[in-house]
Amino acid sequence: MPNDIQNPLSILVLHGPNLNLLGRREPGIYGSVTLDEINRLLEEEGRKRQANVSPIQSNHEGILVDAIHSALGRHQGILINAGAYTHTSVALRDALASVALPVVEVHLSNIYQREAFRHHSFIAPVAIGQISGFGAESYRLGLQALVHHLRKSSDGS
Ligand code: CA2
Repeated sequence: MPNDIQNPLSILVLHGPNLNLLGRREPGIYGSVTLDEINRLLEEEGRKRQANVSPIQSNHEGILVDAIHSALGRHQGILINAGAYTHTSVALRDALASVALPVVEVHLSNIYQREAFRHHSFIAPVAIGQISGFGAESYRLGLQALVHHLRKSSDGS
């Protein structure tokens, strides 16, 4: 079967509410790495794997929904840390389901070691997988998993 996946791949990276504060507040929970540093890490990882990353951070649910809709025809996959919307947003889940692109959900902290309200994710059922608890490395691992999935599903095997 011909390889119909684009090269380089294009991956939409979505960062949800408050993640713009990374490295500036609560380093005890979320570490000292800033969002810019995470985006640079992803860019570097993407370069190694022939994948361009397009990061967007928003504190607004509707902006994230619009970004998901606009991924159709532009990106082949979505890497998302929906922040607190992970645990509340049916709208984000519906948007992800509607575009039907492969999604990998990531979290800096291990959400299952934290408060019970963080144990449920509305994103998880529409994601191909979830990585949680490795700090900034969760993003790198998530990107690797997403690229691997996209290449595997296009190689005809
Ligand atoms: O562990 C994660 O990545 C989370 O998605 C982070 C969210 C939290 O609501 C989720 O349960 C788990 C919170 C992001 C807030 O980020 C901040 C960064 C610095 C200072 C304050 C908040």
